[in-house]
Amino acid sequence: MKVFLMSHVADLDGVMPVVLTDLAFEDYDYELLDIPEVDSFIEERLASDFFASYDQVFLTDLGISKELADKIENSSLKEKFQILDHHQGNLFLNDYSFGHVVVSENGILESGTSLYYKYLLTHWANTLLARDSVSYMVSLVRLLDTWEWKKYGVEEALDLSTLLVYYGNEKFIQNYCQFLRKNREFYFVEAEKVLIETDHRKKQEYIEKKKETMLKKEIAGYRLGIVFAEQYISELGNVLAETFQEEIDAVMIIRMDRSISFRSCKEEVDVSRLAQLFHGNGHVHAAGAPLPEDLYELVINHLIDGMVK
Ligand SMILES: [Mn+2]
Repeated sequence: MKVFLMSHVADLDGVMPVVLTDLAFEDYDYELLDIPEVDSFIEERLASDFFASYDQVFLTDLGISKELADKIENSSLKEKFQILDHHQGNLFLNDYSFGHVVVSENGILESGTSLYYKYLLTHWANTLLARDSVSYMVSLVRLLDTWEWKKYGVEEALDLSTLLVYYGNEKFIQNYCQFLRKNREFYFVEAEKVLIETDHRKKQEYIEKKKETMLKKEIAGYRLGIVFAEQYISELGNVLAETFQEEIDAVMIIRMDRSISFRSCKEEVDVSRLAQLFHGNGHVHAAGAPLPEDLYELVINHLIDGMVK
């Protein structure tokens, strides 16, 4: 039995399926992918017969295009392929024999990891997978990915994602493959606790400092609070929106190395419209826009012109 797993590279919910695969199967390979590369990654391997050497192929926390799904439906990959995902936009994949996309079940929001875990327990159960430490860790990943940790106040879920940032994907996987084999109960070791505490303090300080530097500007009738930030973007956005809800309608976070993020402070404020003004897009309460490619040069030139006489 040889398994190939493809999962989402970007977060805990994408990385955890690798750990579960390690606990479930002896012989496996995996690849962590970003959303835009999934289709081409699979297409290339379909063409080269790459999947022939595997008995089972999984895709977790990710979807594929309808075109590719049709192609797979008419290929030999179909028999050993299984998608386990929870994104609304991928529900159409349930029309295929290999698609299993569930956003929520019995009022509980699913994640890629929780769906894959259930699948493994149904088809490939073993004593290791059934351990409390494993099911608890899966529940933390689900709580984090669905943001339900906030509702239930389970800080441990956020702490686990902080550890992923520090370990990096490969180390995190290695570490938890060992930890879950050794431990029947889930816990953070002393060094991890120190790391989590330090990060927590750094984050508080960072957010406090950003609060002080926030600039208020009106753009297209919106009162905006604007900051530059490179870290803790989503939490910073939430804190600013909450703290300044009387004074501003939305938060604009400029991440110089990447893009602009918009957060709405109120129900009725649609930041996707705001993002469009900056050639971006998104949802009603969270949206984003790209930065000009020559921004660094513009800023540097502006500094030099304005200061160097
Ligand atoms: Mn997910």
